[in-house]
Amino acid sequence: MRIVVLAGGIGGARFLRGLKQAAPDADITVIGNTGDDIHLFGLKVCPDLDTVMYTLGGGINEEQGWGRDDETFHLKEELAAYGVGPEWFGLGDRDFATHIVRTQMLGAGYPLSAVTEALCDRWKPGVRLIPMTDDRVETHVAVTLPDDASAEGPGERKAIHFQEYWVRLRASVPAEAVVPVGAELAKPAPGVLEAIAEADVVLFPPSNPVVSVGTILAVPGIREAIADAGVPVVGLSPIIGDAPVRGMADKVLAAVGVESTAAAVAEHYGSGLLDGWLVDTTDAGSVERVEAAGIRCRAVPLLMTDLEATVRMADEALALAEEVRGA
Ligand code: FO1
Repeated sequence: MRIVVLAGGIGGARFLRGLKQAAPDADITVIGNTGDDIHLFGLKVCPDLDTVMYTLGGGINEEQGWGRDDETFHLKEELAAYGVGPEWFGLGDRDFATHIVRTQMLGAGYPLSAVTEALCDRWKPGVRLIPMTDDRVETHVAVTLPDDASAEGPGERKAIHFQEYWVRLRASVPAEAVVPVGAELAKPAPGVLEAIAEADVVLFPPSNPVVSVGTILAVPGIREAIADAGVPVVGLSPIIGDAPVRGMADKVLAAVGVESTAAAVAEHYGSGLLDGWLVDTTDAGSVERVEAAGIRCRAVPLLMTDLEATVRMADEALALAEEVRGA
């Protein structure tokens, strides 16, 4: 079976760990979000690609869900001693090596897809990991920063990098707009459209529907390829009981006018894209609403509390895909 998964960071990576165990013989292609990518200290950092690579390759910091295990921060401390920041983004020494290798290869002319393949030669994630695009796409968030005590007049409205919104500001101010800058001109990376065309099933893990899955779908050609593939497309809700399972998805959902409910996220993707949707048992009451939108829906436990629970979620997603196929 050939499975294509559109993945963001932590939620996508953890779901993939369960999927690999649920479908050990499947050929899994992961299309990774690169809208979270950021240039820091002259280096290209790809948080979502790295989170998938480290999680599946056994190098992730399990507690925080991103970055390397057994990490130290000497380089960051030395940079800070020179007054070189940003200090709010935690890059560790081991992680830095990945960004140095990546930046070196990009500088030598390799596209990000080839660089990612080379990095995966070391980590052996057991899936084929492809960035959504080799072109530069950067998610920016429009915010109005509150007045500081000394300033006069209304707060300053500006667009900031997604990581600044997410990590520095912890999504503490409303996101007024979320823009994947450069997406409209980006081309899917080599292998992306081919993998979708050859897939038996496409899965949307419980990743952020706006800044993870939404950004991947914003690359021209990807949404259309999935809608036209003629295979079951099944998603798992990242919202349980009207709140994101982790992260701050509600903040960016508000920016695109979508309420933070499992049903609203399904409707946001729409029946033109989505064939099946899993909601948590807590949200069993919303099954009818999702089905009324033309999307087959089941309520099952959706908390990735441990690997076994995650494997069961992946099993349910594949079962729903079979149900859709047989319908
Ligand atoms: N998330 C944080 O909350 N704080 C950090 O300092 C931080 C650093 C970081 C470094 C490398 C990396 O690959 C990921 C990192 N993340 C950090 C996670 C990341 O910002 C986001 O969770 C994802 O981009 C959202 O998918």
